[in-house]
Amino acid sequence: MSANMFGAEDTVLQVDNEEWLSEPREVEDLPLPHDFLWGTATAAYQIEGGASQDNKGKSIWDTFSHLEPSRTNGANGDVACDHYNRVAEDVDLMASYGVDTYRFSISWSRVIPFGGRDDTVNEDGVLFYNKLVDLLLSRKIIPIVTLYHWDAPQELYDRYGAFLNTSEFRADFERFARLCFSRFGDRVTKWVTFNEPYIISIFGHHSGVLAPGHNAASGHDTRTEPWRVGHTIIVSHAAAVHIYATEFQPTQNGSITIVLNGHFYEPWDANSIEHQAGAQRRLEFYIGWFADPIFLGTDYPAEMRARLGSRLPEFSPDEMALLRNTASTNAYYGMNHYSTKFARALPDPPVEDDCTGNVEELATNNKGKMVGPVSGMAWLRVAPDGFRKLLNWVWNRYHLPIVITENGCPCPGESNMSLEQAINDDFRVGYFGLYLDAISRAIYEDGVPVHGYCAWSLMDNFEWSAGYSARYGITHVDYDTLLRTPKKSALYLKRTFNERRKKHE
Ligand code: GBH
Repeated sequence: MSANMFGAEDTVLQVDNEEWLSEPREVEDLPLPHDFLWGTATAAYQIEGGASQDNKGKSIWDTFSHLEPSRTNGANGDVACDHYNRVAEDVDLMASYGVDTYRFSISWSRVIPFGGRDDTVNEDGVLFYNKLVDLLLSRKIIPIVTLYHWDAPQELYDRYGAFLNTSEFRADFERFARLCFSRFGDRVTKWVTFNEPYIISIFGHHSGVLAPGHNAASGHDTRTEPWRVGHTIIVSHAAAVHIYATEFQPTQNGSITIVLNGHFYEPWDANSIEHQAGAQRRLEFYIGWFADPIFLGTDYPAEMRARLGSRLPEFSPDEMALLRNTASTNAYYGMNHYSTKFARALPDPPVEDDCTGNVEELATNNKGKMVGPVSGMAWLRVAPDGFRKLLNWVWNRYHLPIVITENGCPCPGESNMSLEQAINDDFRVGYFGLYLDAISRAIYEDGVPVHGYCAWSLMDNFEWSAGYSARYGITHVDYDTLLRTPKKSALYLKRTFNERRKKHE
């Protein structure tokens, strides 16, 4: 993986001189089902601000974004988009875009400041999410609520290492989940437990690019930590699903699942069996790691067992029974997807803390072709054909309907643009258009059931280690005045969903 993993945008790349894997397509505005849901997505720490308002407790992102020297491009989420104080305005904005749904996350330490199962509930925090949910429902916007989008209560790391202690974390997460189901579940019927367990495990506990920033340089055992963290997430997810299914679903009639991210991987050499196998193995190490136990109720992929040996935790008989019991309760596959890469199998043996299946990820293949035009982030290239292939890969392996819970991009150079330039986001309009065409092809040509789509993101926000330098919003945010201005892409999404869905009535 490159050093630029989650970093600021790369302005050096020369888009004009590149040759792409396949010729860029024109947007065709292909049809979508009449009942296809669309909306926007955000995460608590990225937009809320109000970092210490109304007794909110500290999360690992409050800690991480205040480290010196900065690991977040000099920025923090103390104020962010100030959504905590502008929630009514933001719901109005969404309503003006005509969204059907809004995916947001709950800040655990806002509702339980210390996070633990015996710790006090902060009623002010509960009130904030009650207000948000009620505002959404008054505008007929369906909330999709993520319990965990990366902001663990700091106290849980201090007490027992959070994800590194499976039984303690599970018990605390069960209580947090139960609190949310019981306080919001009369109105919230679409739940997501965790956002992107791969990123929590690898970026949080291997490269250390994201909070809590564990890596080998800071003295952590990167041979084992990520797999322990992943194990904890899988088991805690299943435990929350079990609680929902037995205690809440019978009266609340909602659904629950998890959101997994992942690139699609093309073999670096399309004609080599070795690199074809490398691409498949990379997908299994990225996605199968979580999706096999969670959606199939089986062990980790065989390739992972074979290669990781004792580094990979075993599921106890009780954990295995829990996974088998809850697998079919997951309502759909929640997919965050942005881009495609080339996978190149490396000669064995792998480095001792390898987490990829001994595969190198590249933007160029053996013929020197790029996977697609580059966006405002060096890792994010426009590759709608890879998206369509990933939809097929997931459907063929898991046979679950798919909801795209995040998709989007920053435009090249956007972080240095004036407001006027930034709202003319034709690059993003093109990206959305092509990716929606890919969904249409997957549905009508390949028979993959895709049921909904959330654009990342409702508005420009705190982009983790890149701070405010990467803008993914369909709404521009001026970080001095906090003024929101719709970009062209917001109006495009409103129009294209109306048109695409009409085409199929
Ligand atoms: C999502 O994560 C998050 O859910 C969201 O909070 C975030 O704002 C959004 O995407 C945009 O980044 O390995 O060098 O190729 C996406 C996580 C970030 C994972 C970039 C892969 C690629 C770096 N992805 N990362 S590299």
